[in-house]
Amino acid sequence: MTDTHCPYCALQCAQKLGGDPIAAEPRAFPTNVGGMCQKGWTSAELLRAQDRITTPLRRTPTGFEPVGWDEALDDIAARVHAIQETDGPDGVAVFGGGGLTNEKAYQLGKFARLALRTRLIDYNGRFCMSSAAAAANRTLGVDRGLPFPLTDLNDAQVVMLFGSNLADTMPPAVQHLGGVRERGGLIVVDPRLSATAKLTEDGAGEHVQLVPGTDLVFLLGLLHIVHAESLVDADYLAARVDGVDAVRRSVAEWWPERVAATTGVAETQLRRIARTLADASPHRGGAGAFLLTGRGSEQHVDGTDTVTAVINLALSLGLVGAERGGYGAITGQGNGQGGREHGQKSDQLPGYRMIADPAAREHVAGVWGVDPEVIPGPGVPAIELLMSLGMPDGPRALFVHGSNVLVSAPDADAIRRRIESLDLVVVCDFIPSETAMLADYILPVTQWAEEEGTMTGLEGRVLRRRKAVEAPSGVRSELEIFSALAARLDAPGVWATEPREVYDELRRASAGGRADYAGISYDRLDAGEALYWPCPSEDHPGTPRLFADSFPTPSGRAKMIAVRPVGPADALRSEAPVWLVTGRVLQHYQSGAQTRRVTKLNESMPRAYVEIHPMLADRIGVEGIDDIRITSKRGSMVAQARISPDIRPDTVFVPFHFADEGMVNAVTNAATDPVSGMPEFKVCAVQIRRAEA
Ligand SMILES: Nc1nc2c(c(=O)[nH]1)N[C@H]1C(S)=C(S)[C@@H](COP(=O)(O)OP(=O)(O)OC[C@H]3O[C@@H](n4cnc5c(=O)[nH]c(N)nc54)[C@H](O)[C@@H]3O)O[C@H]1N2
Ligand SMILES: Nc1nc2c(c(=O)[nH]1)N[C@H]1C(S)=C(S)[C@@H](COP(=O)(O)OP(=O)(O)OC[C@H]3O[C@@H](n4cnc5c(=O)[nH]c(N)nc54)[C@H](O)[C@@H]3O)O[C@H]1N2
Ligand code: SF4
Ligand SMILES: [Mo]
Repeated sequence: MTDTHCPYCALQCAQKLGGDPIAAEPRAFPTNVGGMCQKGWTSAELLRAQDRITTPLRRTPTGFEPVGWDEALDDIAARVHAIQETDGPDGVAVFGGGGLTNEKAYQLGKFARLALRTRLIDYNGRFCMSSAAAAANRTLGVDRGLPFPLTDLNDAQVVMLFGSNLADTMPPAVQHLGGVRERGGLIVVDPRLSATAKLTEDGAGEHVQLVPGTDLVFLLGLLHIVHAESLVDADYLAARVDGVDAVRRSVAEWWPERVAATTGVAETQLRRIARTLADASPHRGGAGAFLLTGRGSEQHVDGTDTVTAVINLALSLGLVGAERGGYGAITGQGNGQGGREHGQKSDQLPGYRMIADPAAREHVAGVWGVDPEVIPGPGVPAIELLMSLGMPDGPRALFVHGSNVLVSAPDADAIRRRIESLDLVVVCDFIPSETAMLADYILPVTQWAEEEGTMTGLEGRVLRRRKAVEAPSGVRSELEIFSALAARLDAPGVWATEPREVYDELRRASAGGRADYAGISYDRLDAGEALYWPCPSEDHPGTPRLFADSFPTPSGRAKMIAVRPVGPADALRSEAPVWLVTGRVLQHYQSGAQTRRVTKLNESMPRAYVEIHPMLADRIGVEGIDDIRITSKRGSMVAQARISPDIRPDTVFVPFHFADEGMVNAVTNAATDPVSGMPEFKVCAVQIRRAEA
């Protein structure tokens, strides 16, 4: 049996993998406390996927044909070369993924900048973590999803979840809410009585069932009350925080009656929660409160400002850096944290350095053995990049590594048309995802248990992913593909193919950066050390908790920023009178490319559904398991009704894990947050009706 971690989400449950046929079972580890969800238990089936690709495939007018590796790589390099001859380096773009190991994410960023020489690289983390990241960076000076170990939640008096459905999206993590539920302190903000909101029942806490897209107004209401009623930690604010007066003034106009009218949250509940939070705060003798955001509050056009308001609230109560308490974003993808630190993001270089910063460029250029001038400048965020594909001044070629963007990007039909208009699409994957099926070349890669690497879990702790099985013959690791293409493209620098060598280079590139991995070696990880970044040297113990004494800002102080709600980009109107919110179910992961291929998961949920309130179902004449058609300005989809009193009567919910007619992203809005570039997946205005049989 090999000790490794689950291939899916950021909880990175520890598992043992082995046997014949190969199977996974959980092992003891702090984040999963010996548990795994259904996806983890069935994960080994992916290694035996029936339609696993084991040879490069080239598109022909009649379908895909197998080709040899050398022929495929030679032709790809020649076509890149031809496109760049006429269009320049930015004729080629790259789209990465937060599921890639640190080694692959790092090498992909380097490959884009040095081998393709393009500035146009971005990744699916833009859909996932970018608003929380932007808010934490601008207020606290650093973005580490949870700046404390998950186990800290156990002892708190209050844990408040803004749009996180942890019970479905990271089920073993619910164990860390045991203590707070016993104390009646779990507060869940969600337009649905989600599985997580149900954990507040029987005196364990409370559910705030607000109108979708109104979290920011709700937060301004809480801030109004804590400031108006002098519940803030004045000593902490004076000692550690700038910008307090501007925030205090800005929340004065958000009095409870006004907030209640917009959010649908009763004034009494608003006041009660403000006081519960204040009473849990250390300055009032409380046992601590954690305010955590998930995608429900972040995936909005004002997501960065919403998270900023959560941080303003946590700072107002003196929670950030307290022994028990703080703000955190619950990172989503397996390597969502590491994936956003090492250079897949359009404006970043490894170690969370900024690509426009001359000192950062010089440091990384030194590690790469190139002149800083060679490194291109910042590119553009994911949606702007995807929407520019094939346009008159846009790129004509795209490389995709670790995303099924055709199913997971908003306004998916528009993005399909952009991808179809390209001259060259290269997709690296191990199965024929919907996106791979659009490619000119599919390059088959090794997956999780077939390769070594590291992942950085939701707490900023670096983990070893270990090889447990041999890959089928014919597939290659992405590190080998980068190296082979770099040689054909005459790229400067060294292109190691061993994960350990690439990782050691990453450590040097990250040294001195915000996310400093210099001291985190494979040897220390293999010896079982729990190492959280920053960890600047091999004798440094790592940093499980940030902010105890100061903030990594130029002044050492946190910065509150006054924010204003702008509301959803789509407005309700007579032809689109219902809110659509989207999200996840327990059985499926993301675009479903992987979990729709696992028998048990697919059998237990083969199709998309529409969660709809009985009153709304009645209004449109839907009964039982009728199909519902959902239509927006962008497009339309069909799924089966699931009538339930757990959702607001003005809102329907659809999971996004399905393709074809069940693909909800045909309907969602590609409007983005102006600060982070994150799209508004969580809310748009739709029309619903019974679908004709
Ligand atoms: N089973 C499963 N687990 C996963 C994943 C998966 O695909 N499947 N993906 C992983 C990844 S990448 C991520 S990012 C995480 C995401 O994990 P979560 O953030 O927990 O997941 P979501 O279901 O996207 O959204 C959470 C909740 O937000 C609510 N919501 C919708 N609109 C609003 C709103 O306006 N305000 C508020 N407050 N809530 C709202 C939804 O009803 C939903 O219950 O999960 C990770 N874990
Ligand atoms: N409507 C709606 N849409 C959403 C969201 C939502 O809440 N609502 N959430 C958004 C969020 S938070 C996220 S994170 C995105 C995720 O959505 P996607 O970016 O589509 O993520 P996955 O479905 O995980 O796609 C990963 C693909 O990469 C492949 N893969 C896995 N590992 C590797 C590897 O190591 N190398 C390579 N080359 N390929 C690999 C898998 O087989 C799969 O085809 O979806 C976003 N889309
Ligand atoms: S919670 Fe996440 S990491 Fe754990 S078993 Fe499930 S999918 Fe895997
Ligand atoms: Mo995500």
